Amino acid sequence: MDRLSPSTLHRLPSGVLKPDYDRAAVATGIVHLGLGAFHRGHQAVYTDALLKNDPRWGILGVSLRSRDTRDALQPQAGLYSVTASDGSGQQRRVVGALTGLAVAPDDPAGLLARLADPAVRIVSTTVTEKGYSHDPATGALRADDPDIRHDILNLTHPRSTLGFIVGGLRLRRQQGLPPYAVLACDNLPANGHTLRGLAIAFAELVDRDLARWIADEVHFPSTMVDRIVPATTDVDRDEVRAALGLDDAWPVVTEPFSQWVIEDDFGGDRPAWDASGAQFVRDVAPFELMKLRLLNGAHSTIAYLGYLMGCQTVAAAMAEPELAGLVEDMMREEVTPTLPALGGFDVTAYRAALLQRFRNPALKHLTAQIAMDGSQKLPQRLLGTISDRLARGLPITRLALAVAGWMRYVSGTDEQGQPIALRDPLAVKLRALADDAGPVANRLAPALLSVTPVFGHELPNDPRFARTVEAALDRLFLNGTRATVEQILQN
Ligand code: CS2
Repeated sequence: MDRLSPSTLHRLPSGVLKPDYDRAAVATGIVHLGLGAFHRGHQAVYTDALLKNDPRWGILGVSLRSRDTRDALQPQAGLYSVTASDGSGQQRRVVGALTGLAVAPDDPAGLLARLADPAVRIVSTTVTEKGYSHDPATGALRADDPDIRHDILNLTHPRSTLGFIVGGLRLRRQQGLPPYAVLACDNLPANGHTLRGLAIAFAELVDRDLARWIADEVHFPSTMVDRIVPATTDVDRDEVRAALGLDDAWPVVTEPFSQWVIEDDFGGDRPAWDASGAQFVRDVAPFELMKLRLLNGAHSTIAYLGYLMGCQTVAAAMAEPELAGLVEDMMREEVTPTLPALGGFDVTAYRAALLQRFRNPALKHLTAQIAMDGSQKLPQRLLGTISDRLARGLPITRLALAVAGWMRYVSGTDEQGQPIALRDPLAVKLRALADDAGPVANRLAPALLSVTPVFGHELPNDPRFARTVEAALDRLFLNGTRATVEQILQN
């Protein structure tokens, strides 16, 4: 079958939307770091929809490690399809917003030169939590990270996200160019603010004047990004091929829902993303907190407990009435009271919509995929909520069970005695602690609570937290996950 490409676009079935602008006239105004499915199913779609009116904002898509996306999309001249499905119907479009594809390690100096192109006004990121090279509990730069140490000494050939962002800014400053705005699009609290702090801390280790220039001149708007975009499967590829009548080597399959709330602080020109459905606001924080704690907090809970109950996907886990009930109770009773009021916003409807989204049968969202990188995700998804509740003297039963679920997962063996493949930047350390403690709650819980990059210093010393987590972990080991979820649901 022929490949999706500029010369085959006219053969797409009539229901498939395609670029409504002259791709040849699109300039590269954005460099995006982290060209995964999420960026291609989210920010690139918002951008695609405005290029007809403003062709200055094409995207150079950069992978920081793997060549897979570049190799898949290069023969398609950057074109790819996005299928939004809710289980009963599909909407498909071909996105043309990628004006170029690059693999950073293939030519780091070449990428820096692209970052110094005056037409580039925005550098955005979806590099996941671990791409920030920071301690998730404190937000502090991990100056001993091997890539960071490398980049401090070799800023003309960086490896890390921070190295490219700061290396590109240094070049622009040297050339007398205005900086670009840096747009963080990862699931971190105050992501722009966090990235700004890290960029300045990193720059200070290279050149203090540069650090001051970044602090004074560079804008780092925060954003809340939301769309569930699971990793593409071969089944997705086959379905898309049949629907398009063309081969798309890396399609994106996602849900109809999409939300993007952006702090309107670019210090200069920016795309009219609001024309394609995004929202510019003065303060993203309340949106972010709501999304991280309700959606992502629930997601991680479903991932660990669902995985342990033998559910491969989020939809399968939601089909377990006890688990679905527990998650719903957690969101309503334990998470919602910690959220700031968002004027006119219906949080009850938001929660109901989330549960519906989790049930989407079209998405094969693997619990193992969400379970990944737990050490980087727990603080903003669950632990902040727990701290807020403890400060107000409120119970944390279900949230503590979710944390215990992570610990049970980290112990490395499932309830059938099969190994659990732990994918986490702290995997070596976590595995060593877990092996040393064994499957014994009063040894494993304290051992994992001592990991300060995850738990910080305060929470582990709060007996209300430490004891509740340990008791939940004990029940998981003793009675199994299903029975524990049932018991806690009934209490
Ligand atoms: C998920 C998120 O993989 C994960 O950890 O919780 O990627 C989630 O699907 C998105 O944040 C939804 O906007």
